[in-house]
Amino acid sequence: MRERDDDCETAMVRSRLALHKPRASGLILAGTGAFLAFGLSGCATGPNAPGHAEFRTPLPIPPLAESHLDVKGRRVFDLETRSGSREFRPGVRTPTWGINGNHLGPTLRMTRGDRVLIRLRNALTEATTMHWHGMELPAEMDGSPHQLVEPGEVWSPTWSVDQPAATLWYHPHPHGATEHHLYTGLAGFILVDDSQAETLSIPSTYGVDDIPLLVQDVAFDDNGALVRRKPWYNQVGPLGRTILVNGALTPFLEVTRDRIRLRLLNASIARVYNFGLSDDREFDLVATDGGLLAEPHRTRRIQLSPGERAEIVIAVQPGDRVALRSFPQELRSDFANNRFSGGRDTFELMELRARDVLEPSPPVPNRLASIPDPEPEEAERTRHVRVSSRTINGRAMDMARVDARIAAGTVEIWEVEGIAVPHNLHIHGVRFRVLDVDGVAPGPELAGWKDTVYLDPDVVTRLLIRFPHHVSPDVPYMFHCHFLRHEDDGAMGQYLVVPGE
Ligand SMILES: [Cu+2]
Repeated sequence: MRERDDDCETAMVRSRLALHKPRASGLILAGTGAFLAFGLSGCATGPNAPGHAEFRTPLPIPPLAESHLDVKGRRVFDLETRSGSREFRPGVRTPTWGINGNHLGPTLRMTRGDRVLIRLRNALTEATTMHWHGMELPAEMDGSPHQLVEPGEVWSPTWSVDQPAATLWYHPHPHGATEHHLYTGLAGFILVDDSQAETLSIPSTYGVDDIPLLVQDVAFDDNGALVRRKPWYNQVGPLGRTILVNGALTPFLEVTRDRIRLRLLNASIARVYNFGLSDDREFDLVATDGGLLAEPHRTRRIQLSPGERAEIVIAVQPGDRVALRSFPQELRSDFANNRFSGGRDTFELMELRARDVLEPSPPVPNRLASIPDPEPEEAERTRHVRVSSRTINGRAMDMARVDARIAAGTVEIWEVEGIAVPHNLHIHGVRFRVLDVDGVAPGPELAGWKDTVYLDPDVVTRLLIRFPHHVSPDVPYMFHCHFLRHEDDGAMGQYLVVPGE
């Protein structure tokens, strides 16, 4: 069952066709002569290739992390980062890292209004951090590169949960090594509940009809170790041809109810997924990064770049067997960049297997949440943010440099442009709205709360952002590309929340 992650590109390079595309592209195509393949409509290699996937493993559901209330009424979670190993493929042990286990971590479940305390012990032999992606909290609790936890140390951030129900996640953020730490297995879900969302008739029984799916692509060397390979013509970061869902290769899920909610998390370091179902059935998109949409959006596809989340509800018939698939993507990059960024790949991720008799569940309601219309006139200033593969606004990340000082609670418009190749932008500490992309109002998939957004190359995506109320005069929040090679190489900046007038 050996596979290589670069079969496609190797095949493509063999087909050698010079490309002369005089675009200001990150690819150094002109002059060196680039290689391009026609006729490869998605790569049909690897264990997740359509027609190859066998769906033999039951889908692992991440356990809910245990918690208790301390004397101050805080919900306390104990987490430990440690090294271990995992048998992804029969008979092959792969060294991994995990949280409270060998690989990946438990799901932290918390409710709006909770005060939480997390005691994170680092049992690894190198320093790491833990970032609560999408959580609105004080900068010193955020798990950024400034909150490094040395081996053997315990870090104990605490905050009050005050944001709508949403699918968030956690992962390390050490400067220059985020890709390595996430890829080796440090990641898990955070589910935020609120009293309003709890009254909605959408599937919500964890592990039964409410299923978290953490999706990552990996590659192995001949000894079964995880490797990251990035050929020079790939501008996004290492891509693997083996897709893991909750750490399992092509799992299946036995479906017992006639509607199922999937919480999709792209926890890959560089790959974008365009999720859909193998029979092309429609589903309801009900939530994006920061929470529920105002109303469900009926669609066949939802594309997520690294760090983004979406919740979908799928109607299932008795006896159904349908695969969750990643279809060719719309990266809106030039042909070569699209190809070498995995944009034409198709993968089977997992299979839904419905029982012959299904318990009924109510239809998805027409209204989900109240989301105010964005009011751009609230913005006190507009900032331009140009994201390249190693810089933001021409400057590489410097832990000692603050890139923006923003008064607590103020609203700004950020005009964000990703240069030449696929990028995205994640802003810590906030939920934001997408005003427009290249001047056009966003579709329903970008109309709700977001904290990470894909950037169509070389066009302006305008964001409306209300910044945190919590003032931390010395500790900045990060904003960065979540294609992690770019982040590690310097495509990250820092903003400081300062007192208002
Ligand atoms: Cu980037």
